[in-house]
Amino acid sequence: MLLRLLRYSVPFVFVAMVTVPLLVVNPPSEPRMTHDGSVSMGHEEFGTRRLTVQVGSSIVLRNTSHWLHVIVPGVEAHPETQPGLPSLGRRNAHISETGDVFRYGPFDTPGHYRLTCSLHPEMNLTVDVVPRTTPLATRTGGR
Ligand SMILES: [Cu+2]
Repeated sequence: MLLRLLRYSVPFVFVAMVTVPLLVVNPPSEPRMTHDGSVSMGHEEFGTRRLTVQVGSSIVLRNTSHWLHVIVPGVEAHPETQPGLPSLGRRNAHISETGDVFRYGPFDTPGHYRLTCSLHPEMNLTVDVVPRTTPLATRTGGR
């Protein structure tokens, strides 16, 4: 009876010993919008889904997750060409590893631009670029 109990419980104990420390080392990251206008990146989402900036401004994308993200213009991991969108770098993609801080811009043309992660379809960010004459106090979304 004891042997039988051990035989069935040992695998569970082993699984618990392995997974509990992993959860402690890699707690789920909480994406959030910070007050300096930057956007964090979690496992499968940006810290905000929408952000408003004035023409001439840049945004800062911070990879606060333990995951690799590949930021491209587009929606739900599907790249799409968007005239007026600043280049994201080589092949118009930004590879973001853990801890990466990416200043992106400036946005010179008013419009609604969409960014996504080619690895995580749930990661979608819309950047609304408004003329400098538009007071940011009236903007929607963002902070
Ligand atoms: Cu990603």
